[in-house]
Amino acid sequence: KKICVVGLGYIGLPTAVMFANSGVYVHGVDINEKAVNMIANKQLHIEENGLQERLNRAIDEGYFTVSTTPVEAEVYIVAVPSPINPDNTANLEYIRQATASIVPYLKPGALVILESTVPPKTVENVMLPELRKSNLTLGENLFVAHSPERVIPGKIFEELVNNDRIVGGITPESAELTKLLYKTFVQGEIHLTDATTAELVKVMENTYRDVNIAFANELAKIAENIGVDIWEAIRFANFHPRVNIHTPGPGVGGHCIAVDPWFLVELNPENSDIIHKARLTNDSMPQFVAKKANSLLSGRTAGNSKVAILGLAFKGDVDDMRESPSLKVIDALQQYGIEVSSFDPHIKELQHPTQKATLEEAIEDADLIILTTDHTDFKQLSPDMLNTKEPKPFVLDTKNALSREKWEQAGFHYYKLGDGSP
Ligand code: SAJ
Repeated sequence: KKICVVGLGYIGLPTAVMFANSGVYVHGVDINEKAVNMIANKQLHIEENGLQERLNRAIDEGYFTVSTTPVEAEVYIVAVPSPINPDNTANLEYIRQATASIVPYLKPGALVILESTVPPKTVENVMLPELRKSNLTLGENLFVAHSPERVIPGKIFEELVNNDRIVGGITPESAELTKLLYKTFVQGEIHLTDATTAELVKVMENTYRDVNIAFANELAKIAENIGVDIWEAIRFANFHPRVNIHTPGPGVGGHCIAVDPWFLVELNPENSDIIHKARLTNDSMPQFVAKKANSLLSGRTAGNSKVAILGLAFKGDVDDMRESPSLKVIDALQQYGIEVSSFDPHIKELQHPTQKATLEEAIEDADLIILTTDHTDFKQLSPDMLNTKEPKPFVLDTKNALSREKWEQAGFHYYKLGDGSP
């Protein structure tokens, strides 16, 4: 059996390599020639724990090849982006194009699986019309299913194996065939349903998280107003057996949680009040952080102030800046006329105008240090070793990631988002 994986990004590449490591021949396809060349030479264009070793093994053992165009295979897995347009509507062009690109290669009995997260009905309305252009008959000798990925960046290989999967087929046989395939490495349960239900389930999961985070962010704003530390308050509330409030922060980033709720809003705006409001609440957080930073600074510097941002990635210990709240915090600070420098140990090449190559450079004349991403490297910093201005800069921790005690002992004024200061 041979699988052709279309799209070699954060989901496609780990999935391809996982199958290859399980002894299945895999051919990976990406329209990004640079990425394809890198992968062919065992170089990574994305960061993920365990990926390098697995890629090396997949290539060395002869189970993994790559190119910019599809090849004939029994199974096609589509894992291309499904972003939103600037007006928050879904952009399904990559899905449509990827589907169209495999049509010339389809043979009787082929199975086509969509892994990308999509608005409900995308399989039906976007993929099936393309697949009908083949000589095959849907459900008879061409099988199609949605098997949405549910893995969390940073722990992809662990979750690929252990998480349950939801598989929705356009026919029961499509779902069964897909289950059989993923059984190759999945140890979690594989639950079968129809394609549209699977699409909705996946979008619901990420929307649940977005709404819960928005709730936490709203509470942080309230706590700030009444001088209560929200982190402490949430910790106490979560001792209740039926309460699980998520954590506040500078906003919600990444290509999933900040995007998928819009699919539901677009699909049915009249019934998506909470979902829509939650999105807006989370999107308001960078501005909220900048406002707090500005008021902290106004008590400290008269004229030009400088802020150092710790973390450009959208969350801790990943190298991904997509939809990152840090970038929006930087924009909002610059709107206040504040000078910003930034540092991120996981973003290797300089990709942002404010970015410095070292932490030392980023913080050297800062009046305020804002932690926006909870990288382990930042949690482990020794504040007494840092070379900063005197008097020492203020610290604003938006993720409750740093130890107040350690930073105060080193002479810093330590503040948290939602701690009721100043
Ligand atoms: N965040 C908060 N507070 C929280 C949790 C997260 O502010 O309590 C922020 C993070 O800092 C980050 C953003 O939300 O900016 C998203 O991070 P995340 O870790 O919640 O999620 P992702 O985007 O890395 O992965 C999610 C996961 N979905 C769920 O947990 C329901 C993952 O399982 C999905 O596979 C993935 O989306 C996806 O690809 O859809």
